[in-house]
Amino acid sequence: MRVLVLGADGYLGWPTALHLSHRGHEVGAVDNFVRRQYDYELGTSSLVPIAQLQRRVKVWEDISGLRVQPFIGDLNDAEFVYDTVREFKPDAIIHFAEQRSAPYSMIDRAHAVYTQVNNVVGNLNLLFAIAEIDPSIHLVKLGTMGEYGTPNIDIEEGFIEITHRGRTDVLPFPKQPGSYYHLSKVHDSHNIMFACRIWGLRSTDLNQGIVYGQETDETVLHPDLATRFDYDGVFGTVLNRFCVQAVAGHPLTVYGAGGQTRGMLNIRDTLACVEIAVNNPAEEGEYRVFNQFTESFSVKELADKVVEASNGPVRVTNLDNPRVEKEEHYYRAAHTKLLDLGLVPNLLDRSTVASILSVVERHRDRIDVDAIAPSANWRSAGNDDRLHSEAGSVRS
Ligand code: NAD
Ligand code: USQ
Repeated sequence: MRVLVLGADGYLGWPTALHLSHRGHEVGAVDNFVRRQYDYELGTSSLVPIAQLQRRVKVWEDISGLRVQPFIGDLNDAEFVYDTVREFKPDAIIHFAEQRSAPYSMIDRAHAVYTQVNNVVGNLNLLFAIAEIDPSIHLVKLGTMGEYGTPNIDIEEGFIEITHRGRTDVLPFPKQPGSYYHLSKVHDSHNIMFACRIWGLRSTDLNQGIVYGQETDETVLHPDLATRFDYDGVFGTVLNRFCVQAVAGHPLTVYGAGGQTRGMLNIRDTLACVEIAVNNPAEEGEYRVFNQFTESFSVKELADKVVEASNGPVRVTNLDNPRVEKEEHYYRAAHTKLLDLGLVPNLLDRSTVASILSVVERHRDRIDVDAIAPSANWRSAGNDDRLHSEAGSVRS
């Protein structure tokens, strides 16, 4: 199949591009490198050094004899999107290319507006390009489990059967997202569902949980094939952050009570799930939702796992929660559709945590302890003066 990976320079996009290339697909790799720009803006960098996309592509070709075709450009540039889809002629498009940090979207007005414009407009440009150029292209879109929030009922996979005043229908599951970033994914989901309904597009919305890990079968083949590893207070995700904190001798930063429970998955399972979605396309006009995670854990449980897997003593601290979120709540979410299609999960055991800790150990000299503290606070609307100073690179 011809598969266009959008966001192919990112944490998940790059290993996915390699994996699909390895599996015999013709892969195109789209990115505008804005993730690297956020690092310049925030003064942070990936724990594991990452090569430039052109170098990555060359090393992969040298090692495997397989060519990944790069396309450098911004999804907010409609002409670029149309030209790329016309030139590459994909059977499937995997869309990872969005601003994905909840804290980044909550810094202030400029960052919230940037996140929603970047994500919603990029996705809309893509929907129009698919509809006008080739409506048979299967759009595999990365959404998030955070679209649902944490309701006091079981979470279904995208839709729920509701009986109301004697009448019954199957309707989109209610959305209660917890940040302007998570909200952007809700807007995307509505736009995609609408496009499937009016133009007959086919799409799979992958409501993914929090990903952990850094190594995949392909990225370990050469240091210049490595993917990024974020641990800072804005882009780092919880388990990867805790592993860096443990190695750095920093107390594990549990926000609030730590009962926040989330669906999680190994980065290797991200690749497997996306491949399953590509190999089993949605029908014409079908908008389907898969909940893409393998297990749920509370933040407290994750901290305990890192403490257990660490060699030396590790302290855990409960910080004042910078976010507005429930800290103790019911959580049970369905996630059977990918399993039914053949997913065999890599579950989170002590050896998985130990393997992440060993990646961190290898790069411990690159840890910047000052980058660990959370910097965005949900309760503050921010200060737009920043627009003209530190956040000068944000377009809005
Ligand atoms: P990432 O930031 O590492 O990668 C995203 C890539 O997209 C970056 O390389 C960035 O430069 C590119 N990009 C962003 N906007 C673009 C635009 N307008 N045009 C072209 N390229 C653009 O993020 P990631 O962790 O790899 O996440 C990928 C996707 O998966 C995101 O959509 C994210 O919301 C989703 N997701 C991630 C996680 C996770 O734990 N990392 C969990 C659930 C869902
Ligand atoms: N948390 C801590 N301590 C930390 C970091 C986080 O207690 O040091 C807590 C947060 O308060 C939150 C939970 O851990 O309750 C998860 O936070 P996170 O930063 O790991 O994940 P989140 O902000 O939800 O975002 C990440 C990705 C995003 C993706 C989402 C999937 O950055 O792109 O969409 O996970 S989900 O959570 O299912 O929505």
